[in-house]
Amino acid sequence: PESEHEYGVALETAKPELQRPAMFQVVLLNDDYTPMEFVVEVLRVFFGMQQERAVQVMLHVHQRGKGVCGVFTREVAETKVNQVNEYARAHQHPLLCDMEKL
Ligand code: TYC
Repeated sequence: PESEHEYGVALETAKPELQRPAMFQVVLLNDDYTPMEFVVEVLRVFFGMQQERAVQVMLHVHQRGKGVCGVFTREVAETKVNQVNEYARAHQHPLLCDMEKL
């Protein structure tokens, strides 16, 4: 800003810049066909989980129908969802990944 006036406007209207970003859970949905080891691979590759944690989360989804892979800002969550769904389709598996606002 060139003038004292413009700085004043910025200071008086700065509240949105102080808001924390909305967070989104990325979830995996169960299905009857995707192999368990493929789901474990997805959790390791796209969500950085170690083998033991990935197996726990996969079994939770298998038994309960849905499970949380991680919590991210909107853009990161959207990217993870798209990467997982494209990877599953590329391997001809029906695995579905989705996101839910917290
Ligand atoms: N239910 C699948 C099976 O029995 C395994 C599975 C787990 C599929 C988690 C999807 O998100 C999923 N092979």
